[in-house]
Amino acid sequence: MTAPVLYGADYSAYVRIVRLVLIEKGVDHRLQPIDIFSQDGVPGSYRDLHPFGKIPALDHDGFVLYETSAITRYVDEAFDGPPLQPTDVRRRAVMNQVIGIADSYLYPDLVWGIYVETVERAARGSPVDQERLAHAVSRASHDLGIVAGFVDESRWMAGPDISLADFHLAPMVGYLLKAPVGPELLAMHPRLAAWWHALCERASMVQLLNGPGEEERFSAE
Ligand SMILES: N[C@@H](CCC(=O)N[C@@H](CS)C(=O)NCC(=O)O)C(=O)O
Repeated sequence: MTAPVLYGADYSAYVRIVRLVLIEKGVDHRLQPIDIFSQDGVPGSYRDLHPFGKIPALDHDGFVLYETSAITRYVDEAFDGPPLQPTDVRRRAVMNQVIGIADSYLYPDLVWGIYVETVERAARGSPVDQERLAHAVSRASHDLGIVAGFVDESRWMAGPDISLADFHLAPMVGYLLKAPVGPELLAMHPRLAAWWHALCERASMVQLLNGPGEEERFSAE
């Protein structure tokens, strides 16, 4: 079997989720850059891999998969390395629930509503849409409280062992923390802040946070 190829951009929150999981599993892989925000749009050939034109997509020996949560579950099950999904059926359901919460509620507000709206716009000299920002901050405050509840009883999102849910949330929280309001929002939830600090001690997080993508930015409107 050949090493999987991950298509995407290293600044992408979703690409980072998959990379964290690949690193945690100890899977050698190659990142094939795809610039979704290029002036010409997504390269036509990439749509053969991902008909919706998003990143990431994974090619493992000709088996092509897109949608991040499908990719991370596949990586966890197809490769050796520490298991990243609880065997207990209810903990596993909670893991899937947190992943769904991250995709549906946290990603739009933490990454686009807060990070892009403040940091990216400031970098481009564009005015911040204060109303949009205020709504995103208000929703994020509520939503972070909800995910904080998952770590109240156990160290990680889906129980005593780290799981795909933790890695799914991590890059989103990472982007939030780059925004001026981010640290304050996280500090409102001490258990979540403790979760974040524990996560940041993992080698995969150190490797990713020090990676080249860390300085790159989302550049879409
Ligand atoms: N549902 C997709 C979402 C992936 C996604 O939104 N990726 C972003 C980059 S972080 C993207 O491709 N954005 C480009 C666009 O929305 O046109 C997944 O789970 O993989």
